[in-house]
Amino acid sequence: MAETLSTQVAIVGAGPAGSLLSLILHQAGIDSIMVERQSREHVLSRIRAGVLEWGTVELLRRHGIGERMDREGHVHTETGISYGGDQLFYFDIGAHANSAFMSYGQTEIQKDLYDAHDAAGTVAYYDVDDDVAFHDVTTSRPSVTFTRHGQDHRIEADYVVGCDGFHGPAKNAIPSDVLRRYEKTYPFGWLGILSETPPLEHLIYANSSRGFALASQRNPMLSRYYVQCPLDDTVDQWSDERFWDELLARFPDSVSSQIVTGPSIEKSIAPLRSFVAEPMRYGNLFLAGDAAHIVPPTGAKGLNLAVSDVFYLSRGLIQQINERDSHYLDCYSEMALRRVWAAVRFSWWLTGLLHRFPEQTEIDQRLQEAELTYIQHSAKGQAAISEQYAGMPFER
Ligand code: FAS
Ligand code: PHB
Repeated sequence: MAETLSTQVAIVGAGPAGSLLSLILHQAGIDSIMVERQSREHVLSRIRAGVLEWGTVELLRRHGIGERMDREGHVHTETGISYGGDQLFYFDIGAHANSAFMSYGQTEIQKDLYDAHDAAGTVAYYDVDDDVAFHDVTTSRPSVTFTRHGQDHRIEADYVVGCDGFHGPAKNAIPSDVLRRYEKTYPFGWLGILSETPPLEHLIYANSSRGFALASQRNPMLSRYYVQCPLDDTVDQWSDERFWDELLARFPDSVSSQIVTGPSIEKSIAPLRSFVAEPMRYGNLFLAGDAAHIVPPTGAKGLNLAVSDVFYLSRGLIQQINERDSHYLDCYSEMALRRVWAAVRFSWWLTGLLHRFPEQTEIDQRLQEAELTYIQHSAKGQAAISEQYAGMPFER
């Protein structure tokens, strides 16, 4: 016999999108229940994004989860790009886009979100079986079912939201003749490490004939570095020594001479893809975050898109539930997708500009370097990359 629960909004997935949405709804007096496949500890152990657009920073502050971010995060107004063996320039987001971004790990945001949920006493089911299903999503009483520790559960709600990431079930609850999928995969991955070493002052992306590299950070004694690697590589093939040798070889001497190496405390390989599922609403089912879209991390957009989806969706749900006005809920999918496609395109463009593709020839390398030279010496070119890297404003 299933245990039947009732709430206003049922949310599948308690990653950044699901847990931020649930918290914002709670603050507006709206009940929700989160359903998460993994343990809370597993979600908190994930090492992922590190760059917060200013819109994300302001939203987290507005909802009371920016205090530790402001204390421990690092505000940046410029980002570097190196290329051609000895070229290095910084695009000035402050000057060109009147904006900035914050270095603060997604892992830390997740901790801050879960701490806020604990303080708020919200309801979440972790460790559920991989059998979560959506029902009656086109009716006024959709539901989510799942099993946990041998007990069947049904959550009846007014609205159901898939914040269940790329591999979650939500988008598959939309009929195949309604759902449109757009996908591009890339013929390489990113090998990332964390090391307890002092990072560089700025983030620096490298276009090198040996492949892409990125120097990033988490705090004054925690660095995050990436090198492009073949898609079929495994972490075991990359000793720390091999990683550092390759990373330093992909930056100019002026940069590599500043990099402090050390033992890795985390090492992982992530594939790269561009993916969009449309629409992001079907009846009373909504998609938000990676459940609806994936970007290559080159543009640092994945987490920030999840946050902007939550901004749009929470605004719509609060307006509908508390004011009986459906305006923002009715335009959620179109509005969110405008920002999604802008970020998907920017991430695709920057990935193509900075990575070495398997079939690439010398002219391709020179064409990339010519575009980077243009950006380096053009105020308009720097303004374009700056405003897109900073993140376009949320639509009002
Ligand atoms: P998440 O995938 O974070 O959360 C979805 C949640 O749903 C998970 O907790 C999952 O366990 C749960 N779930 C899935 N299926 C379920 C089911 N059937 N039942 C119940 N729960 C289910 N972005 C950047 O900006 N920069 C980066 O450097 C970067 N690096 C990344 C590295 C990796 C390996 C990955 C996978 C992603 C990376 N991203 C990066 C993107 C990442 O940060 C996402 O954009 C962000 O986590 C999106 O948050 P959510 O939409 O909440 O999805
Ligand atoms: C990170 O710090 O993990 C990071 C920064 C910038 C990116 C991707 C990842 O584009």
